[in-house]
Amino acid sequence: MDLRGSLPEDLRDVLPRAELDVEAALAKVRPICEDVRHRGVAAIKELTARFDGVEIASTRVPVGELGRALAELDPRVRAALEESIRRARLVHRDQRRTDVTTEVVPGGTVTERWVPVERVGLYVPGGVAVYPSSVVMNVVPAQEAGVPSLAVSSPAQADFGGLPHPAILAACALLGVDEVYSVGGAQAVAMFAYGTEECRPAAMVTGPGNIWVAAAKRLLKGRIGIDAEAGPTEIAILADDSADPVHVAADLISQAEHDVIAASVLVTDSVELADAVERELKSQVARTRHVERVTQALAGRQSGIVLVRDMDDGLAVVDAYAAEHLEVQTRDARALAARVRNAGAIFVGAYAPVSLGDYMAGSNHVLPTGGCACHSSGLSVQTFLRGIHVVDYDRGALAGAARHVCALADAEDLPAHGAAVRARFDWEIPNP
Ligand code: HSO
Ligand code: ZN
Repeated sequence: MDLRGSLPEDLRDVLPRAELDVEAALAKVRPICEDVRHRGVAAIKELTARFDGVEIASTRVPVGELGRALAELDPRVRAALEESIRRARLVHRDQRRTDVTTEVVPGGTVTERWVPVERVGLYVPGGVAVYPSSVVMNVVPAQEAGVPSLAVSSPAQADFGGLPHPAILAACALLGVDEVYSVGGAQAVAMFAYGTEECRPAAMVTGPGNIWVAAAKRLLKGRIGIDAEAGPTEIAILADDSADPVHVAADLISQAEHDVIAASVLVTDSVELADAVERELKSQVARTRHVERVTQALAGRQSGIVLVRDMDDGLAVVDAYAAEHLEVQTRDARALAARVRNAGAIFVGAYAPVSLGDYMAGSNHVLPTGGCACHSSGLSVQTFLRGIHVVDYDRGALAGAARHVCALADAEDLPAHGAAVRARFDWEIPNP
C-alpha cells in the first residue's frame, strides 16, 4: 500500500485488517451454554465426547497428573518456563496498587481500596495452539493481584487419555495451580459462569480461545466478567532504512506463524528497505517450518507493506492501526517509540523482537487485538483488581456538603436524596 501522498482522513478504515464474525457463532453456542447450565457435568461429558472425541470420567484433572506431567517435562522447557515465570513475576509484582486515601475536606475522606477478584477461571486452548507460555501470562498477573481462587480449563485430548495437553498441566504445576479441568470451548466458559457439581462458579473468566470461546464469552458476560475477546495476532513494524531487513522479515514471519489469519504489517519510509524485506521474506518463508500457514498469513489482505512519506506519517499510520505488537526499528527508536499513542505493547530497537515478549521479556503477551489498543490494555495485575471507593464523612463534613447535595437533588427532581441528608440535621438545613 502506497501512502506516500497525503494521508487519507479515514486512515483506520484504509489499513489492512481481518475481521472475525463472532455474532454468527452465537446461535451455535447458546444451546451449549444452556445445556451446561441445566445439566452440568453430564452435559459437559456428552459435549466432550462429541467435540473432542474422548470419553472423560470426570471434568476435574486428578492432582497427581499435574506432578506427573511436570516430572516428564523436557528439562530445557522446564528451565525456560521457570525463567519466564520469574521475569513475569518481577514485572507484574511492580504493578500492584496501594490503597489511596484522599482527604476531600476535614473529616471527609475517600479511599480507593483495591480488592482482587475472588475466583478466576482461566481458559487455555488446546488443538493446534498449545501454549504453556499463555498459562504463565494469565496466571502470573492473577496471582500477583492476590486472586485467592484460580482454576484452569483446557480441552480434553484424545491422545492423552482425555487429559489436557501435558505441557499445560506441567505449566500449572510450576505455577502452583492445582485446580485444573479437562473442558474445552464454549463448555468451559459456561462451566465457569454457572458452575457444575465439580466446579464452583467463578467471578471472571480470562484467556484466549477460538471463535466458540469468544462467542460464549460475549454471550455470558455480565453473568461472568471477561477479559477482552482475543482476535488473530498482529505485528506491525515501524522501520526506516537503518533497520536490518533480515530481522524485519524474521519478525514478520514469527507472528504469521500463529495463524493463517494473523497479520504482519511493515510501515516504512524506505523503498529500499521495503524491497529488501520482500526479498528476505521470500527466502526465509521457503525455509520456515510452517510454510503454508505463514505464506497464507502474509498473502492475506490483513498483511502487507505500507509506504509512507516520512516517520511522522509512519507514526500516524501505526497509531491509526493500533497494533497488538508494535516494533520500532529506526535510528532514534527510543525517542520515536515514546511518541506512539496506540499499541498493545511496544518493542524498541533492534534487540527487542516480539518473540522475546512472547516468552521472556517479563511483559505480558495477552494484548488487545483488532485495533482495541486505542482504548484497552493487555492483561495485567489491574485486570484482576477492583477499586472500591470507601466514603467516610463525619457530621461536620456532611454538614458542609449538605446544601450542595440538596441543590443538585432538587435540580434533578430527586428531593428524597436531599431529604436523606436533611434528616440527619433535624431538618434544619433548608430545602433550597
Ligand atoms: N504472540 C502471541 C502469544 C504467543 N506467542 C504464545 C507464542 N506463544 C500473542 O501475543
Ligand atoms: Zn507469538
